[in-house]
Amino acid sequence: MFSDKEEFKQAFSQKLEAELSKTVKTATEVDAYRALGSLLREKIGKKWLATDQRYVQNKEKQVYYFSMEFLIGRLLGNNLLNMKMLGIVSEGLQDLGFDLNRVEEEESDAGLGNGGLGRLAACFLDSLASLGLAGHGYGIRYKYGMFDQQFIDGNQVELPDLWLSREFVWEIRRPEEAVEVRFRGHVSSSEDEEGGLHFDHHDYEQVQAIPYDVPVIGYNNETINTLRLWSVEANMDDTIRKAAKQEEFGNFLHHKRSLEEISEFLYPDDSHEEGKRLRLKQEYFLVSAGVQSAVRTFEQLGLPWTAFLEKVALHINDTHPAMVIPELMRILMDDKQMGWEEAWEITTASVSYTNHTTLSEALESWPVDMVRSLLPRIFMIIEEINERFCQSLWEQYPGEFDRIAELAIIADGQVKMAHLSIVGSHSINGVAKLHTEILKKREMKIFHDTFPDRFNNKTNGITHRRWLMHANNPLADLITDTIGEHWIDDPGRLTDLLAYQDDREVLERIQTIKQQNKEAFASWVYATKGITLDPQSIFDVHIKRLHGYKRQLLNALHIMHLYNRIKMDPSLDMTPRTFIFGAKAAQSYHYAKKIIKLINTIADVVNNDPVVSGKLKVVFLENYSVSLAERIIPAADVSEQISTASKEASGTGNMKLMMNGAVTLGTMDGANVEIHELVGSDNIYTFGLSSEEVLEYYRSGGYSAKQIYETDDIVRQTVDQLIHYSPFSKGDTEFQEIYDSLVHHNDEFFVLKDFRAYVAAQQQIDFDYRDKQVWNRKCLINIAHAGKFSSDRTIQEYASDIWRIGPGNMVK
Ligand code: DL6
Repeated sequence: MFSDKEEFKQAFSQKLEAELSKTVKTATEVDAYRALGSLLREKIGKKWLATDQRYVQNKEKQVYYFSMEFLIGRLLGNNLLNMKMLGIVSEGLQDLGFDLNRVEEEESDAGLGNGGLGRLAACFLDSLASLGLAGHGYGIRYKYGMFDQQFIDGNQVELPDLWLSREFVWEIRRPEEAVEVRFRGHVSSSEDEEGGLHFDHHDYEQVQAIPYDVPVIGYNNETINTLRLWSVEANMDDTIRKAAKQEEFGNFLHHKRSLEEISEFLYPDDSHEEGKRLRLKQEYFLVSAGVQSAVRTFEQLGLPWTAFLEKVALHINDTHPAMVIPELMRILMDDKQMGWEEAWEITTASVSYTNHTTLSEALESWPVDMVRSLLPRIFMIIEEINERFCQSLWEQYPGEFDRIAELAIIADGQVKMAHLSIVGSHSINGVAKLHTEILKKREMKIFHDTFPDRFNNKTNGITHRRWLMHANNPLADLITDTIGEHWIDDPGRLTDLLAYQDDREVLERIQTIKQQNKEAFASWVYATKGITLDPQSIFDVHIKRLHGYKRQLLNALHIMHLYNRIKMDPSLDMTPRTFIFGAKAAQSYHYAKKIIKLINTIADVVNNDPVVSGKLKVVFLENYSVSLAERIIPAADVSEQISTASKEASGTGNMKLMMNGAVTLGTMDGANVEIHELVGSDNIYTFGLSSEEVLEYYRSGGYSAKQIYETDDIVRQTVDQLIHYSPFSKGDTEFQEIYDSLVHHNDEFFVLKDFRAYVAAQQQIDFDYRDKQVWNRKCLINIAHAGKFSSDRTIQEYASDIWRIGPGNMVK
């Protein structure tokens, strides 16, 4: 790319002049970001093209990862890392008077996702490219990403995320690759001479899907894959023609706008279904554009259709893109004149599906009427899939009406997207061992009984390049100094660190790095928020979406309890603690927003009480995002992963924090179970009900929160502070709803049940942290086992077991 920094400096200065008419002296940081972005894009152009050409020439099987969310965050630093140009660029910029870190901040943090599911998709793309595998993302280029969160009077307020108001230097608009997507209209059928049926979709509304391609740069290799983000544009000819026909020129702009809202907003819901027609439109828009584009690429290979399943894998990230199944069927049958059986074989063999949740409210279903009117041809195909499926069930289980009704894709006036995804794909995977077992044995048992071979587990992972090498460069350097650099290409080899678990020097260096990270984070918090943090205190971090099952409330009640203890005994012997929160609540999730208000209230009380100062601090950082996570995670000592067991499908924050040497305080839920398995009980703090116990309580109804409230003085004293006069309630009814959820609505997430065990685990942490050697050893052991959770491992498993891609599958 650049042989040395002088060459870079020269190219950069020329860019500034040629494209922005600026000199190094007059350029601002924004200018530097734009010039650098443009320069790097130019540099990768050839490699990007060559990757595409290589895939075509080798007729390599390509994976298309369909996801409504790609939480990619900022790309500049990560791209420089993967291009191995961080050193040259950062030094070169410094010579010219720019600080790379500040230049990086000029990039919008692309929040095209809500949380775990979207960030996983971004990590997967990084791993695919870094492993040199042919895998691309298909998503939506939302004009407004995840909302900006602000706290006003402790309450969450949502502001639109205007991420595109800053130039997004990475994307390339490719109008020549646009496709048409059709909604509404009518379908008529006609018979040909041989009695075959043909379907004709007419009177439809048509929009153009314009792709914006973003390069996904592999680490230190020759691969640059593509994240293709689709944006809607009204088809002007079509719109004008229709307006003319209906003499509705007055409504022309209104009509155009209504079409273009499809790619306007990311739905800010994590696991709540938002039953909105617009969301259904978004899903079909992505699916139709993506499948058409994948089919077009396949056709360029000039192979027979029988080769499709050997050359194309279509992966659906949860059920949101499930209409990939009927859309591919539609294209194969209506456009390519294939019969049902053949089209079905190709479709099911190419589609695979990941489930990310067992929460019933997150299982998508759409009213039949809505699907039928918005997507008439797709609905017909879904109906046919359903009928054929029910028929086959009938043959397999004659007379078992209940079973068939339970499995049906269309039932009770709803189209069930999980059922469609299972029936129409060859692989269904959960995202952690426990989650997959729960799917198989409970949530999807009936499907597992029917299609046992389709179910498999792929425990999630995170890219160690962004989350360790980029976010925590000093730690990455220490690891390389200690064990060599092979772990970068083979993160499983981080286990080589285990040989140093009793090495004082290495342990002390780990501690020093953590301490420096904490200091850097504390300075940033002070500079941006005016809050002083004590870097000697334990940094106890709870960062994730705000949801009842993730139990930020349990953490909050524990802080209230600690506060009460210190107030009763100001000389209480405890290790000072800083509780750090970051979380957004879905706009419509009232209860979650109340918990935000509660934590902010607790922060206000605690941080302004001189009696507890020096022992306790609480900070809730606004606008949790990928870049904020990158700041917090390297500074964390304790990783709060305290979901109600059985509810968190996997978690990925647990992996990021572990990889940065934080010790998990967690329930035996999601991937915590596998972390525990690897690091052993001495290096993780587990507590609380097991998933079996939770599920058994749900089944039997044998849990009484009220009984705990009535018999446990500490629980009652703390919970009462929510509504009785206390520093937290101030006599107000603000937190009545939270109180009621615990005491009167039987505490759906077992907060009270797990409270004592949580307090005990926290006390143990307080005690263990005092012995630095012991603690540092725990950190090292966690880092050493984190390689298992690199998304490279996860992607290798998807590649070999599900997609069947890799060098072995290349056609010469
Ligand atoms: O698999 C990624 C991520 C898991 O780590 C989380 O445990 C899980 O809650 C999350 N699921 C969702 C829900 N989406 N839907 N549907 O984001 O997926």
